[in-house]
Amino acid sequence: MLPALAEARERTDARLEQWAARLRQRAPGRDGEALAYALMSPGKRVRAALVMASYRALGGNAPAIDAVAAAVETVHAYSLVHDDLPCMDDDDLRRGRPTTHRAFDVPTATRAGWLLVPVAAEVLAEAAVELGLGDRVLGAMAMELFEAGGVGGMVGGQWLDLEAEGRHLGIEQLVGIHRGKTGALIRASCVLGALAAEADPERLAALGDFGADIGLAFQISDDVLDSTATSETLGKTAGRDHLLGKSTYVSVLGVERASAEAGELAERAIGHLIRGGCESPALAMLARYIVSRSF
Ligand code: GRG
Repeated sequence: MLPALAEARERTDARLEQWAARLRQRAPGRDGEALAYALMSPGKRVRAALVMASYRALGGNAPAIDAVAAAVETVHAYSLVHDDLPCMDDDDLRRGRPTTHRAFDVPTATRAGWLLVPVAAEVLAEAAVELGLGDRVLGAMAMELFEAGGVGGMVGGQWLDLEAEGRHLGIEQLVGIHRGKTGALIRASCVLGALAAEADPERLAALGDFGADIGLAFQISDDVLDSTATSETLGKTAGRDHLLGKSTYVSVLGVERASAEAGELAERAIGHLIRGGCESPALAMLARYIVSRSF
């Protein structure tokens, strides 16, 4: 495993465990258990690693950046709980375990998903305090995270994705959906790291461009893996896109051209960093990992 991912996993998981313990106290019983289940499920922590590597690429060195990473992973955790619900992708398996609505029930999982949104805001606010960041920076980070999670980003992309089931889409339409559904939060991970390091506008823009390209590349690789890997390797149901009648990069271009497109996007992303004066071996490794991963 990449050192950046191993570190992000260890540190972010510790943060999320602390939050899970708090939430169990605040919401004793089934809801608290479902919140903890969703928050502590074992993800790859790619978004967390991107927050931390972007922060360091711009000169940040405070360990508490892992709290910002936990805020992004909390938004991601909520999105997975809702994505798996019967009214969305209707899946039974996530991260190698039963989805939250399978482990509990649909109303409990729906509530747990919603409840994680304000929790993410709290995690972010607490991170800003720990990092000694001022209100202006916290405001900018909150805008980035929640705009990326909203109608112009993740929710909007998911909405279009659901509406497109059973329809044949072209690459331009897929780019729009992928950039929103998956790319926006990945881009925000990079921008949040840069904002926490109080980056200047030019380097902030470079991180944003880097994040946007790897965000699209991530979803293209996800399309490829959905059609080439097994459910056991992925920890989620493989072949789901085909079953749901979704247009994907693979259904439009085939596996080879889709993989090549993802690889080119990763290299283009690294180019943004070089041109923006924030070259980073850790970010370059993460970009290449995103398009070569096996799950
Ligand atoms: C109300 C329409 C509406 C939407 C609610 C559910 C939702 C918001 C958005 C769905 C966003 C989503 C789940 C996009 C897929 C992103 C994706 C590729 C997830 C898998 O990411 P990995 O591979 O997963 O990083 P791990 O498990 O490693 O964290």
